Amino acid sequence: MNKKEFILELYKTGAIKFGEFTLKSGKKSPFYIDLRQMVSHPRLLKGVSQLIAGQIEGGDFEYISGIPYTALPVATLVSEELKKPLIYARKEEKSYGTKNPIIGKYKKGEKTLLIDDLITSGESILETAEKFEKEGLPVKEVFVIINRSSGAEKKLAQKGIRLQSLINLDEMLEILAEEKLLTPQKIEEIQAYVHRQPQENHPEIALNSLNEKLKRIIREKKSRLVLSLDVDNQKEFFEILEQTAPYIVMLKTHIDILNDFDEDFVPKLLSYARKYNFMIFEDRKFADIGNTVRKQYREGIYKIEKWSDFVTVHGIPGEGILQGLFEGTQNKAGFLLAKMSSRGNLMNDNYTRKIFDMGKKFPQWVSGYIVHAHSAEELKRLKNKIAPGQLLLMPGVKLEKGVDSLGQQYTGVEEAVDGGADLIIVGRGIVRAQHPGETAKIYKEKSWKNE
Ligand code: 5BU
Repeated sequence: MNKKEFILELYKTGAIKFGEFTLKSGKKSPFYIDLRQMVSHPRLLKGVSQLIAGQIEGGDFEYISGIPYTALPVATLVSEELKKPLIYARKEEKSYGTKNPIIGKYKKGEKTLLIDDLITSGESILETAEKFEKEGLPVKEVFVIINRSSGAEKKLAQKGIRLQSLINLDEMLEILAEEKLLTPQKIEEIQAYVHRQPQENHPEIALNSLNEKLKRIIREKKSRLVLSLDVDNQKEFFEILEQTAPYIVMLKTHIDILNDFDEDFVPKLLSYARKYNFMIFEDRKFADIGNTVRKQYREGIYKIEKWSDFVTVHGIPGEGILQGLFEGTQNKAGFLLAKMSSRGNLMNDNYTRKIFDMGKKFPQWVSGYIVHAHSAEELKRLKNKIAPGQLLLMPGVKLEKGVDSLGQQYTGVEEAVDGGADLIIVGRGIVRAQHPGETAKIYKEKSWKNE
């Protein structure tokens, strides 16, 4: 059984329902998930246990435990799959002194992996983890079947617990939508509902101060335009910059394209940035291990870290790349590449979602995401998934839709802005125009529609 089959079978048993439900708290919810009845479906129980056993990363635990009642039978099967003993905490409060709150044979000091069916706020998991800790059994790993919260991960991380999940709410909705079991309207309703739950799904995140600065410049200049000045010589670079600078909020460079980079370039660039009030973004697309990117960022001919406020970062090497780049820096941040604009790129929805999850965990270093979408609707759907405050930057933008000869795909400015792009990245649409200054002004005005 794969994840998709699991979700579809679960749906058939009635464990996932859509409609209007009143929760224990009295709040109304457009969906309801109840995995308790899974015990009556041996195929499902076995299937999910095998999926969990196959997906658990890192075996740094001695015992498996499930939180009663729903997750206990699942954990039992996982324990058998992984050949690790099961222990569990009593659900009821112990009524008299001699009863041990943890059932099963164990040695103090050994780690336990906790399994639960669903995570919403993370509170009940933390409570159970505490029971284990009190008995001298550290809990460092939690695995849930469905993660319907994005805030719980951070809450657990603060207690030194890593959360892994089989599937999150967005993935589940996508699977059901693919099978036409959910309409796009219903998905939007659910996502809107989930994003309205403030502390639960989007905990307060401490953003890098650069986000505030950039947003202030956007308001001041009434522009969402980032110019991508991809030319190979300084003369042309500064000629175009001179004309376009009043209209842009950020300049995006590919410093290694310049043939005549020299020591005068950076001071000159910085003086323009001060004079015309724009930020600087080197689109370096770092993609190596932490140790290497740190050197690439700070050393070499260009010493990017000295002059660029932002850089682009690939999440593919894992979180260490962020640490490698930004640890110990002052007022520097990155944009993670979440969905590229080039045709046939390999960033599928799953990848994009993982990038958003990574960025949410490091708001002090991740100011936003580079996301290309083909329509306003697609962009809106993606924007819904990012934490408020983090920015969405869209490349592959021109006045009109189209494709270049090397597979660059363009979406129109209006669609990008209607879809909620905080910033649009425009290169040749302006740089190759007959009058770059006037053209930048047009893009700027279109980017600030209805505001
Ligand atoms: P264009 O001339 O507007 O096509 O230039 C787009 C710029 O944005 C160019 O510098 C690219 O390297 C950059 N870019 C992009 O086009 N698409 C992407 O997905 C990413 C960056 Br990431």
